[in-house]
Amino acid sequence: MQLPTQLTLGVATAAYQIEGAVDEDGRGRSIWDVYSHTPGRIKDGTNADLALDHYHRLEADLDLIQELGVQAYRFSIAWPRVVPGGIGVVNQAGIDFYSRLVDGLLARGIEPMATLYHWDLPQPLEESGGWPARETAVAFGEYAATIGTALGDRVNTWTTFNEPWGSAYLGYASGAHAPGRQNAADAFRAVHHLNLAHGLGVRALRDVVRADAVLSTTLNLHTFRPAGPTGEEARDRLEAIANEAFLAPMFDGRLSKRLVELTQSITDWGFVDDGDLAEISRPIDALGINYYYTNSVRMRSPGDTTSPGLQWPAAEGVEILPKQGPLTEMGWNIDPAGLTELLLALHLRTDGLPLMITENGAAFPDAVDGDERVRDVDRIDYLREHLEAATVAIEAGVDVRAFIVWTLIDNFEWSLGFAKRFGLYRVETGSLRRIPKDSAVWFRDVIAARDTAVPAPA
Ligand code: GBH
Repeated sequence: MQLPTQLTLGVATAAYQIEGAVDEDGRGRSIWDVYSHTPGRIKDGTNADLALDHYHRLEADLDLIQELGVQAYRFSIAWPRVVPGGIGVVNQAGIDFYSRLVDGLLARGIEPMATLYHWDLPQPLEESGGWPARETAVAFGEYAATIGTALGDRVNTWTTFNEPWGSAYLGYASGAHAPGRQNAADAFRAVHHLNLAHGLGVRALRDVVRADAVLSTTLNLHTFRPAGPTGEEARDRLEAIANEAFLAPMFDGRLSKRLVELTQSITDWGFVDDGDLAEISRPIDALGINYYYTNSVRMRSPGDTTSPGLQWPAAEGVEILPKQGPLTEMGWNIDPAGLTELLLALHLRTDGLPLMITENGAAFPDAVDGDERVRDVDRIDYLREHLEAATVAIEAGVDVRAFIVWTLIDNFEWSLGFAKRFGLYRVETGSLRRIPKDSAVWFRDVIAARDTAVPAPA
């Protein structure tokens, strides 16, 4: 495989999924600490109190990243470690941890890509209203200024949010994610205040980071494939709810008209203040996307208002069809062509903004052989096909800058606990020893081959 040289190759993680040390060095509680300790919330009954103990194994884990030969490492900063109350007093020990992380990456020649929010809202902010409340967005702006000031001299690539779709619709509509609330009107309030927080975060970062810094956000834009004659109608509705809810304010400085129509009986969007949309549509330098699978959709028969699920408020009457195999362990279909199509469509939607694939990867039930080797051919095939799909888009003229694999290491897969494994490294139960899977070796070889394939000057 010959990969374009413009593509930064890397691996990603998120704070709550790997760090552990939830009660140490002044860290406050997040909505995920509370949620994962609520009986019945996490499928396998686990929590991430210890997780991979990454907080105490930082140097060794940095060595693992370096062994892969990646150019970039995408990590997230735990807001409750840095500002335990969500707003106000800053915890210097929290800043110091991320400062050591950044220095450790730079010393190893790896570019740090920092995400400010990967779902771990400080619990005090949830108690004062959470994402449905405007104050949470204001608090995020202050937190962004704090982190930008502390790390802005060394971190060049910044992402405000990871997948605000999940924070809004899983957090406040279906309740499958923390804080586990179920209220459609709150979910749309959350959408808006997450968007506003992004804008306030960009404003705060711009003031304090380097002039050449790349400011971005990461969306999990959904790709819908119309099935049959009513497919287009279903796609149009779901795109408004899942994608345009974020894209329209950010890139057009307006609410999606279709979304406002669809949500008429739920909300009048009266909480959108004058000036919010200008704040949200501040220019950014790149857009991140996380890509895993696609959805086939159509309308149900007229009069059938069955909902596709609580995480799809305002989509009554739309049907998301069962996924067709082969499937990953998540039950997700494998559709690399969908990645090419999404990149092509986004290139047009964003007027050629640089794009980054900030997550792509797959969970499989990894068999461990007697010799400890994990022969994860499925994962290698998945990643190879998606790298090729990204290359096709680049060759068609899309400005794709990064391909970041989810994830470095098997970790806490949110409400599914530790049961689903996306890692390039396996973790031995008990000792927490890290063991490279065949996919880790494969990825290292791909990167090494790409680096040596650059023709030497004549
Ligand atoms: C991304 O989420 C995340 O950024 C990352 O943290 C995560 O580990 C990775 O992808 C893999 O999932 O079955 O309703 O209980 C993608 C969205 C969120 C989809 C969790 C699966 C399961 C929730 N994922 N969701 S549920």
